[in-house]
Amino acid sequence: KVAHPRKIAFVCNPKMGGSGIIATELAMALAERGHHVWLLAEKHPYSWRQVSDTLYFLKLEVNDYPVFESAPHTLALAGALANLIEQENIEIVHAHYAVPYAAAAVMAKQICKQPFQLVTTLHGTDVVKLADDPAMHRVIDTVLNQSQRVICVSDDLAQQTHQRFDLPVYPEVIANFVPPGKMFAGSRQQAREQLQLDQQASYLIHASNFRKIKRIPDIIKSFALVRQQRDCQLILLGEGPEVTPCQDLAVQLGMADDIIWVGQEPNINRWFAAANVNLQLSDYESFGLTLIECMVQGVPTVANNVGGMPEVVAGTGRLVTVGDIEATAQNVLSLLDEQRQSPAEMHQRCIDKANSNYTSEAVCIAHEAVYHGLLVTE
Ligand code: GMT
Repeated sequence: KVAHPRKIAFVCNPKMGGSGIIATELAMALAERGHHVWLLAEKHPYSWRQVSDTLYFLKLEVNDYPVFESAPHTLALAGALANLIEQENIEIVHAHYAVPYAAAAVMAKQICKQPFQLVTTLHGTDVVKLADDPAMHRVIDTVLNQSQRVICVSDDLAQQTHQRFDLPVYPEVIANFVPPGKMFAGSRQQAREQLQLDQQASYLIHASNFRKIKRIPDIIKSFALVRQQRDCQLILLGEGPEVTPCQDLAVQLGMADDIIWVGQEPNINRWFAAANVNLQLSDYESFGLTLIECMVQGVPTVANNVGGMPEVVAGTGRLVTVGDIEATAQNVLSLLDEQRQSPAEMHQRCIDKANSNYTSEAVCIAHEAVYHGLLVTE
């Protein structure tokens, strides 16, 4: 247990998605270390587990009056946060995403009768997508300047934030992580046995929320090229608007029988453990959580050379230019060859990097240093 237990309120997107997963896992890990952590959201996040009696969930009620076009979620969050801070003497509010979560916390500062420190973690799209809208840029700029600390999940995102906003302090970088409890503990062979997959075949894998930004057609087209040369299958995990068009594309390319559409799957790490190569061909990723979820299971990634992915993939996979289907297929094939020639080498390199760079303990210690710095100096 930590020497200085803190009282921290987390606000985040509770729906399925990297930022909500990271915020929830961090809240749980900090509570397990002895901090008192509240998570305020409209529903229990997908990955929520009651891991400690110092972890509390507070349901956000949003009154949906029929006179409004849409329910005033941000205002409700600001008011509920102000109440929570006063009732529980919260010292730190940790918001994940500038908009709307940190914006609600800034408003809570106006409402609340007692001070608190605001820590804002940026997860990418707030800076590189939303900030292109001049109105949103004003809001995000204000929110970042009113946050006592800004954290980015990669060096690239910190640079992008620095370029787009005039911040008093350069953002701190704290990477995504994989908590030990989420890993699949067995071997690739055991994972395949459980999932009734072929022990001899090669499996490519991709997991996401199937939005356009993920460029799923590029994954299917690259797979079709690899499939011409190798007995392999593509495992697709997740749901989203691109599923149906991509199923049509798979049929057009004659790949329908070689793709396993898993859909939403709580035990995702078992699938990662069963795979040979992960594909992440997004237009942009601030980090790419699945890269380390695969890495920790010993699985390398072929990723686009964009955003934070080069930092994460370095030494544990290959980088390609956005849209370069042939290069993607070539790199997958060469990784499969490498695995065949020396099965343990890349596998171990991935596990070693994940264990030295992306552990929950390191991430908790980094956050504790941020919180402690704020509470002892200000
Ligand atoms: O893009 C997603 O799949 C979801 C998105 C989110 O808002 O949850 O993920 C963002 O945050 C993750 C956690 O920090 C990062 O690993 C993802 O790279 C990031 N997505 C983008 O930057 C597009």
